[in-house]
Amino acid sequence: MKTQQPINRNCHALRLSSKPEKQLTRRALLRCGISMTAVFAIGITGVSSLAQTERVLARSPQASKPNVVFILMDNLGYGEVGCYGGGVTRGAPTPRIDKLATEGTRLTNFNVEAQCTPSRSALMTGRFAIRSGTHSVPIGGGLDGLTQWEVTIAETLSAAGYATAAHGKWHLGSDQTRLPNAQGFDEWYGIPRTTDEALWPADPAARAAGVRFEQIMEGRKGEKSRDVVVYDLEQRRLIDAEITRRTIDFMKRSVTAGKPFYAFVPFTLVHFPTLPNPKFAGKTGFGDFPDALAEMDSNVGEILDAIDAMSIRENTIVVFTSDNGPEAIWPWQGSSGPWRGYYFTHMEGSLRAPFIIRWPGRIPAGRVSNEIVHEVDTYTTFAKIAGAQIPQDRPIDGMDQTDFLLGKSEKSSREGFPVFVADRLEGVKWRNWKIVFYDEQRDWWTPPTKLGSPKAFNLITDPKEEYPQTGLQSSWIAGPAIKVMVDFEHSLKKYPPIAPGTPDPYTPRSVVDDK
Ligand SMILES: [Ca+2]
Repeated sequence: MKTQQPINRNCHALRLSSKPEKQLTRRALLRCGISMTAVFAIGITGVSSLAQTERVLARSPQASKPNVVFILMDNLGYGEVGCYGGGVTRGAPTPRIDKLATEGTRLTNFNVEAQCTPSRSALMTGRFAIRSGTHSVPIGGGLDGLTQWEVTIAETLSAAGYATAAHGKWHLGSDQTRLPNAQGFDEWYGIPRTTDEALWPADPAARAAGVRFEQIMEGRKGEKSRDVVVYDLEQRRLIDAEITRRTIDFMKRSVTAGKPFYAFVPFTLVHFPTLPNPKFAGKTGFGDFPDALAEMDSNVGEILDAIDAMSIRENTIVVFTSDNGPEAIWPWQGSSGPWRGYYFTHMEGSLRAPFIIRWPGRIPAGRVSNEIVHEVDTYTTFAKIAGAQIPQDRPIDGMDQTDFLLGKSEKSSREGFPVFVADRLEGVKWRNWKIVFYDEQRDWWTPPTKLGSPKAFNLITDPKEEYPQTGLQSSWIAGPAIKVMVDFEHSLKKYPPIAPGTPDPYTPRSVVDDK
């Protein structure tokens, strides 16, 4: 047994002491990852206050790597959370998430891919999913998900010394060789695919047909994942509470082990069937969906409370976001707030997700920004913050947003991005404009129709994308927007995309000469 105090616990002792000078032994500081240079900077002779000490501890380049808790809701529309105009208007206040927003920075133009699988692929790899064979939700079986060749954020941060875990929905490969514990995570628990399959066990015809129902699974790196229980409607109600419990347990174990951690928390709410935990059923009086929103807020609050209880708040980055736009299916349809459209479309309601990020003392509190950020940027930014190596042998679409998020720059590193829905390039976003090559149908079920000529929308003056700019005065937008598209298509030509269903081992063809 090691007798040494765990690092984080020791830092906690430092913070709580009423006489910090006496507690600042060299050994204690070294356990906190602080060099003696930093000790002199602190002013150990008693000049500095405890507050100053904490600031230096937090800002020292030698300070330990920050933990990352990445909370990803499933199909949570832009307009559901209180601080995004939802909350009570959707039948359920969200005080914990709203408070998190006041403690951190809130983005109003954070963009995601249009479906579950491509969105998660983009988060994991920092690459637009069109590159990775994951541009669409896999339907009907077959080899799905990411090839082993892709380098996930879990692999990237593991190489930088992080403990990593995924608790929740994966949807990036249901084969043993493609589950989270085979893609860089030290451990995982959850469902390999998606929550609508929880409806199947209730269908006698599915049982009679011998359908293999989706399992809740768990696994550790280097081992095969095992089935825990069939994911049915009962388990659907229970799983997010278990995700919360296991996430907190993982964080505690990581803190005890003195390792920085990356906790990926892809909750299953509010994907249909949107059914709350029994503890929340009937809580709001407005039905299952608002009850599920109340559960979501409570689960997030439990994780935040655990962070505080472990005294790791200052050194833990918390993200709250969603993988894509709202559900379109009654009675579980969601709200896209001021935007129009549901997921699986190129509309702003599909692309813009809530995004809150807290890192006390580092990321400005209470800041709200409408700068364009894309979810691929989170890969690059967290790799940078963790001091991890980003692969150099492939295009990484994520841009480093560290300076923007830390408040050193008012501007995002990104001005735009290509908008793919499945394998269709349906549009381009650039600054406050969007150019689209397809017309979206108000009926969510009908595929979009290709336009003879693109339409441009000013997203500031026309948030619901109802009035295309037909005047020649705005035609200049085509220049910069088309450049975003041309640059990306050039990259796809140079680095041909991986086809969906590509088996392992995948080896990229040699780079196509772009001369
Ligand atoms: Ca989703």
